[in-house]
Amino acid sequence: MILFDIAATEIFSNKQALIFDLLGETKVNKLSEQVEVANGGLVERRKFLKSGATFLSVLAASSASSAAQTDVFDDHPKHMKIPGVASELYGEPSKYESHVKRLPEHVYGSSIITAAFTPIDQLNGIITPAGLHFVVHHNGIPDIEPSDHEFKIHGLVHKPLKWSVESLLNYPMVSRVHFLECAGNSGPNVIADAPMDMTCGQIHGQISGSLWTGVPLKYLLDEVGIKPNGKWAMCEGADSGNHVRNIPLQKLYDDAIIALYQNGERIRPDQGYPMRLFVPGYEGNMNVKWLHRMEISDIPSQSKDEQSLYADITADERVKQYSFNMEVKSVITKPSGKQQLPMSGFYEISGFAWSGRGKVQKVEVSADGGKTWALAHLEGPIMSKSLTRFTIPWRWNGQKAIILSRAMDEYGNTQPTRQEWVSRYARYSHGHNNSINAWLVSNNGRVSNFYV
Ligand SMILES: Nc1nc2c(c(=O)[nH]1)N[C@H]1C(S)=C(S)[C@@H](COP(=O)(O)O)O[C@H]1N2
Ligand SMILES: [Mo]
Repeated sequence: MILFDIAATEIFSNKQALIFDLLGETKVNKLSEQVEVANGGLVERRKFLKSGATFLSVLAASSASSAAQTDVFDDHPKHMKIPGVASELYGEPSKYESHVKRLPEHVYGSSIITAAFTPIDQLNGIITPAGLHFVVHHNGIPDIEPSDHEFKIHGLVHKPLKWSVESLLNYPMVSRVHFLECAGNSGPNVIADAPMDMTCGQIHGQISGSLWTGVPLKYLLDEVGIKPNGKWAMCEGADSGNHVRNIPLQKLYDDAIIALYQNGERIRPDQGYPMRLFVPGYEGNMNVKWLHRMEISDIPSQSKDEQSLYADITADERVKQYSFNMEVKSVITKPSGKQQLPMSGFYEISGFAWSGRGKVQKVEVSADGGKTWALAHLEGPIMSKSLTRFTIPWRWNGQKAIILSRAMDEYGNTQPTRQEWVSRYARYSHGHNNSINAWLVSNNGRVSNFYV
């Protein structure tokens, strides 16, 4: 096991940079010439791993020789000498992680809409813990006793029906990993003329990933029997925000579910307890929380929010009636806004990509402001309409660098540049911003939001 870093040995003194393996064996890393460092320091992951080079490690020994001589087996920390405490019956994260919290909204500044974002720069993988799932609710979180809640389908159906929560829990269910993204996610980066100095979560944290489990809607639609002219479903939540969205029936037949569980447990009040509509890949607001009613109709009912909040305005001041799908997008979560790189050397650039239309096909990363691009490694399994983690090793040479990511989905859809995106929409329209995101790494290692 080699535990040291190439660049650090080049730049810093041996004492600071050498890192030791557990046997105390020191090896001076001579591999730098063998690693092909191109594209502003980006290295293909496979070549990087084969080279034996490693990332900067916090284990960097401050006093190299004494560390090498310590017998690691005598070194028992105090918690190995006393019994530990009993487990909680419902566990919490470590108290040392208590700073990892949802981020209060910065964008809306309104008392009506409450939003809190996921600190995506503090997490890893593709699943968001339920307690950190972003939230948007227009009039608070209702307190719903499951025995008080019913779901009904009526309108253009042969047999209107209603279900209790308990009865739905007895239906066959499916489980799928999907992202959920608010249409307003990343809005700050198109609203603000100059990049705001915020963390990745504060700008892009209206996205989360979960394992959603529930009843496919097609079972229930088949039970009520849709009349031939039934084409749309007006879906209403049981909160006092009167949140209503009209959804084409075809989507509800395709892959929509009534979600009852999230990441294995019953969905939480913030996410729609006791049940929510989940329409994979569609904009967040169509995933009606606290779902209690669907009215089947021949035409959409033009609900209040659909006419104002959720309509994108194009550059020529026309209103796009619907933008159901969240388009292909990616964001680098590490390194990202307000983080600090301690020293030059190898880092893993990491982030996630997603597409509301299907699977992520590839992600490319640039470390030179978009002049050259290198293919990132995609961490499998790659699932449809799900977050997909990407990584790529990068040697930061201590100079100013601009890092970007761009994704392509399985249908060949790509992300526009920020300028392209902004030119398509009216100045105040900020929904569905899927443009390429960039971070500036200054020569002091400070990372900040940046427009290319
Ligand atoms: N009933 C109801 N459903 C709702 C909302 C709401 O206010 N009421 N907010 C919507 C919006 S704008 C979004 S982005 C998603 C957010 O889901 P989450 O809070 O589980 O992340 O829920 C949607 N469903
Ligand atoms: Mo939203």
